[in-house]
Parts: sequence; C-alpha cells; structure tokens
Amino acid sequence: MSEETIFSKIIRGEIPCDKVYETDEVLAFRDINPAAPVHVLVIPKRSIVHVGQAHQDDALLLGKLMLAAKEVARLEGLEESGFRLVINNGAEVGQTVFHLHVHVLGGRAFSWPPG
Ligand code: IU
Repeated sequence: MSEETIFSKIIRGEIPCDKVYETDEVLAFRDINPAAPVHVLVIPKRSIVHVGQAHQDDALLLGKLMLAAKEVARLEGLEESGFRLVINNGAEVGQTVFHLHVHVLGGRAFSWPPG
C-alpha cells in the first residue's frame, strides 16, 4: 500500500479534478501541468506506490490500468495519431507523486529516447 498522497484526496473527491474516465477501480483525469496537448493521468483507486512495488495479486488491476489508458486515448481522439504511455518508477526517474499513475500523452510529436 502507498502512503496518503494528493491523488488519494482526488479519488475521495476532496480535491477536484478534470475527470476524463472512471470505473470502479480506475480514475483518469487531466494533468494539472500538461506536457502535451493531451495529458491525462490514469490511476488505480486502490493505491500502489509504483510498478516496482506491485505484486502478482495486482496483475488484474495493472491490466485494467492499461486498458483504461487505451480507452482514454480513444476518448481523446488519439487512436489514429498514436499516443505515448509513461510510468515513472521512483524519484530518480522523475516520479513526484507516489501513487501509481500512467501518463497518457498525445497531440504532438515525441522524440526518442525520452529525456
Ligand atoms: P510523476 O510521474 O510522478 O512526475 O507525475 C506526477 C504528475 O502529477 C505530474 O505530471 C503533475 O503535473 C501531476 N499532478 C496533477 O495533475 N495534479 C496535482 O495536484 C499534482 C500533480 I501535486
């Protein structure tokens, strides 16, 4: 389990968000500081710190997170143009909120490798 984060408050509705998609287990909302024309965060409602702390028991939830990211991309009209999914795993690679989240990014060109 992860510590309480700002995403916990968003899940509980204590802090508003610009919601894009929701199921019983997953919430997707627009990033407050977008890095692309489309920048949506997909998070599990049951908190996991990051992929590095996921277990076999989390397999179904992790799969649902990916499918939710796909659905967000569809809702945002990114099926044709493509999209990038990013998960930062640890502060050393840029994770700032320690509640697992998938960045869904699209609407512009992306370079590789990422910075
Ligand atoms: P990161 O992978 O942990 O660095 O991503 C955290 C993201 O959460 C980052 O893109 C922030 O802009 C975003 N965010 C947000 O959307 N709303 C918030 O209240 C906070 C961070 I704090």
